[in-house]
Amino acid sequence: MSRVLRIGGGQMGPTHKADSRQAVVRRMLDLLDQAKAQKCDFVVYPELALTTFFPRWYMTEPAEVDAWFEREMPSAATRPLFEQAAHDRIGLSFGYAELTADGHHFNTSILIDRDGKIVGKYRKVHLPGHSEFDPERAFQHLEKRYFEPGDLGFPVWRTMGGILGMCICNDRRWPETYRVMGLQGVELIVLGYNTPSVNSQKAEEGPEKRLFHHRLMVQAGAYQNSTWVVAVAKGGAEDGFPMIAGSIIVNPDGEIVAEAKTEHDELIVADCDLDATIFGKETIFDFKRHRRVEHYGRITSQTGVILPPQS
Ligand code: ING
Repeated sequence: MSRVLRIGGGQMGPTHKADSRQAVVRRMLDLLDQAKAQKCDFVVYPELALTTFFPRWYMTEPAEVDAWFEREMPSAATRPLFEQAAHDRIGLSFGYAELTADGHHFNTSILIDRDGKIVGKYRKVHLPGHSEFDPERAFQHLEKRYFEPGDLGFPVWRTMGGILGMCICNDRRWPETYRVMGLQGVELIVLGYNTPSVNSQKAEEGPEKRLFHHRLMVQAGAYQNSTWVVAVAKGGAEDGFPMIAGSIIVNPDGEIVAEAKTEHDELIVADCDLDATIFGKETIFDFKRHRRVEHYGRITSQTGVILPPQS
């Protein structure tokens, strides 16, 4: 029985501070309608899909910060999305800022099956940026201020007829992210991202380099773990702050099979045969046969660099 999933990447253009969650959900519903028309089985939306990328703003008042977070999911604003997707028998993933009942703040994404049921949750592990206002930067990136590191690890779930996993934005820069899911047999990784077009500390690193790095790490992660990876942007200029688009669907050979052309709301689509992951998992990346864990100790015992002694 074929295990082909038609995946839609629901790239979103800019969402400004003043935009309501209801207006954003209407855009997500429009992308869902496009996905239904193209007979998609699953739609991937970006990181922090419901709001502007608020970590660019320095805030000191807890109430102002918490206004960007969701206390329940589905929330009133997102319930129409859950209901329409379940009606259309389409699975979803999207990212949002999560405020837990006991007061913890996470950059979160969820996996929703064809019945509209949340089957998986992931909380962003690798938080980039800084926690205090940095006057040296061209703009702020305060994820370490507003979020705690994820406490759920990198789980995978048996759903949609395969083994699916999630990560979020900066996680895609770290090979450990993909490998921990690869060691659980992941066949499809879905992720969203909000990536500034320019390096706030190195002006000459602009969108071309950022897009190069984006493609490089997603293609590498897919190939080195023989898995599909769907990476979906929120892009364009939010209140004047540009972010790259460049949403892509990458096959288990590391090839880009679909890529966004615009920096706006745009659906990209590809048929992802989950059985295409098998050859790589059984040959070049048959982890059981080829990995030598006795030499990998530093990867989990050491956080930073320990330089060799001076000779
Ligand atoms: N954004 C960026 C990302 O990892 C970043 C932050 C950009 C870090 C470029 C390092 C280099 O794509 C988020 N939200 O993680």
